[in-house]
Amino acid sequence: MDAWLPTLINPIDYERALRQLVFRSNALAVAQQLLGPKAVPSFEHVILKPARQGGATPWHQDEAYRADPNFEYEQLSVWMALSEVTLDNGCMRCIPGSHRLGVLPHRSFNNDPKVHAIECTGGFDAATVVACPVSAAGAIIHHGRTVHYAGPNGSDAPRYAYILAFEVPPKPTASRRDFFWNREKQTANRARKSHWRRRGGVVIEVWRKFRRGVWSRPLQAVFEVRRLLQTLLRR
Ligand SMILES: O=C(O)CCC(=O)C(=O)O
Repeated sequence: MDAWLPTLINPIDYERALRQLVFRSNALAVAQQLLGPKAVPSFEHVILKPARQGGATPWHQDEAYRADPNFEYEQLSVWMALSEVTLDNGCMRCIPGSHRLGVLPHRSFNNDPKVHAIECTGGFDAATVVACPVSAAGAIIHHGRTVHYAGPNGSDAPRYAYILAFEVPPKPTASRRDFFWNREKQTANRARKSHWRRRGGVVIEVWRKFRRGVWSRPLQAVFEVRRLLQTLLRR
């Protein structure tokens, strides 16, 4: 089967020129205005929805993907269209005000723990959706708890988006939440990554985080070390 929603994770690790993008410095400036001066880059990805077969991205909140429920997260994403994005080729759709709802219950997409995607199972009113078509190089910004969805690509051209995520370094929380939907995941990607890390990939990962400046930010560094240890100890 052809790829349905191919995604490149952290492209900055593979192409130096991406470090100099004006998009990156502008997006960081906006993130620091919205989240405060402590906001730092956390993650980035490029998503392709292939022409005629790119699937819908299910309703979800980005924070629901966070693997460690012992932390408090404050994050946002700057989602930039690399080509015109319309109602027909998979624009983002958001639920206004949903960032105030807390993290809602999710499950694996179609109840299949072998896929990476998760879907929100309720707690929001889909009738209040606002579609966000944008022209190429236009961007939309959503909070980590904004419930959102992106439609399938029914057009004859591919749809591309480049997303930069920012966060205030996560702090331990007294009120542990249970993101149980992440515990059941058995994706091929997770298995490959875990195998790669154990065979020395962890050194490359530490180096990539160094290049991204993670180790010079103490709170983020503590969080990342804990995360790396957890993934290494996970069977
Ligand atoms: O572009 C898409 O299809 C979905 C992107 C998304 O869910 C996100 O950036 O959080």
